[in-house]
Amino acid sequence: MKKLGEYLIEALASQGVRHVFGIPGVHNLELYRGLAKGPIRHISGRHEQGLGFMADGYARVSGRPGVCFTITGPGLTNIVTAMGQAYGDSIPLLVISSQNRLGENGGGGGFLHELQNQRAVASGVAALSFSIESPAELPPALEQAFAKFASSRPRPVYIEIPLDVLAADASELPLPKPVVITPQPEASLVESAAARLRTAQRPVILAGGGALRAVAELRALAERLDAPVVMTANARGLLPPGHPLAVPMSPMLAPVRALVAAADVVLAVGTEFGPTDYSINLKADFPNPPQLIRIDIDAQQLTRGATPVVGLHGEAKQTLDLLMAADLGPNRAGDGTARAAAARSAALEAVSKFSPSLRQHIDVLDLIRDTLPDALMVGDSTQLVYGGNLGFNARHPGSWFNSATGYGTLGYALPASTGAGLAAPDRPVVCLVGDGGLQFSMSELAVLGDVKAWTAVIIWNNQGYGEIRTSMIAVGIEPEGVDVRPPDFADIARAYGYSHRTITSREALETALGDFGRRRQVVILEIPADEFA
Ligand SMILES: Cc1ncc(C[n+]2csc(CCOP(=O)(O)OP(=O)(O)O)c2C)c(N)n1
Ligand SMILES: [Mg+2]
Repeated sequence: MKKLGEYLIEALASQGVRHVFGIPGVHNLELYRGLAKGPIRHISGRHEQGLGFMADGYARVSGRPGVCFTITGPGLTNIVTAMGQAYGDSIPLLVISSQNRLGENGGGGGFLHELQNQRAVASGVAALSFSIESPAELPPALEQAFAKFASSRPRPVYIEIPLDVLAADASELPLPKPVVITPQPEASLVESAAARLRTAQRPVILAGGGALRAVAELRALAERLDAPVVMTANARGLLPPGHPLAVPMSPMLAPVRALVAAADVVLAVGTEFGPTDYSINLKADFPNPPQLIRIDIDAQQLTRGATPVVGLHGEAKQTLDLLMAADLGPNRAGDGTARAAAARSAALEAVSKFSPSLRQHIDVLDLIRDTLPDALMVGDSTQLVYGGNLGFNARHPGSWFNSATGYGTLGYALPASTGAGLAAPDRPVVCLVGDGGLQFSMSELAVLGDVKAWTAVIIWNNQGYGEIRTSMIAVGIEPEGVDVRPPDFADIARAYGYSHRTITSREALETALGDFGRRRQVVILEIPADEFA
């Protein structure tokens, strides 16, 4: 007899799943029965939140869903934060949790790991959630999950399976066959958008994370229209450093807003106009651009944040192709390059004025990128990363991501780095994390060794919650609760068997990263913020 747990492994493998991030327990043993002999590699975390972040980093880099296994109750509640981050950033996660036996969950019977309403806890951070009550319900749930990942805004999907159902007979169950139907924008709307772009004299493109899988199409359209491309933090690298139309600067910055305000037509691709990209630090709301055309795979998102004159409900790649095939008028040889260059330099100037240290951080990030051109740079919510979100450009799309926008969870970077490295084993990973944020998930350092990662963990050590300290001082609050003492990171590195270097200059950083690039190992590079110059 094949049990449902074994079926699930086969079903996941049939959908191309090759890595699962999990922590086993007596409650999900049946998920592991079929695992060892199949093609799926299991990575054990040290805490379920770490599993979720690993799966998130893995999904961003591989373009495939990150799959997690947790136990009932605490396993699920521990991963909910990571699901929240993935929900906020539109990352496909499939979280599969066990549940108490049918009739033994949520009744207050005091069963091991019992939660009042486990599905309700997960569903707040999931696009879809399923409670499986008999084996026959699992294939359609998996079909919906994988169809959703491939056809709509990707976000976490949650499936819980009670212990007795996991052990039930699944010998006759068919493998899931998801039917993927992507939304197609109406031809008349595509024509209406093209007509506006055809006559545009000063077009600008705003690109968000939703455009990451449409690199060639976006570049082609930008060049065809001679349109500067403003990239949000998640879109950096869509146009690489040196591309004359690239504006890898935050739309919060006044010169970037001025570029957009001076445009006659703005095309926004896969961006939600969320405040953490468009307005939070520099406060005032982003002005609603005149003649806005939006492309989004999420129909609801099309009218949230900024209202378009034309909304194209579709996947970025296909929709940009449709626009390219439409009549866009004669080739431009306008002033797009000059407009982009002016916005870039004025925006960098604005960053320097706003904060010289943020400007310095962009230089440090440039140095990292230029020393390790293929690196995946995965960040936490720390000062070094904030500067990057304002004005750093990645060499490749998807090579710069962090938890400083959206849900904004500390502790993300380290486990997400591990997942990123598993998805791209031939690329070095640079984890950018503060001394405070690292301590949220420091136990996951162990996993870097387990998977023989090629990761440099760069710790920006300012002895506490630096940004919060600064924020308290700025509003006249005597700093409290922010001078949290970090451990001796050299000792921590030694405990896990990794080398550690203290870095106090750009030259030392370059040398250390050069060594790291040659030796495929884990290194901990600690930058004492007040000594670094
Ligand atoms: C889970 C979580 N708790 C609290 C916060 C609030 N918070 C944002 S940044 C920050 C400081 C983090 O310190 P560190 O990682 O050392 O970065 P620094 O600001 O010092 O560069 C805090 C506490 C958060 N974003 N996430
Ligand atoms: Mg700090």
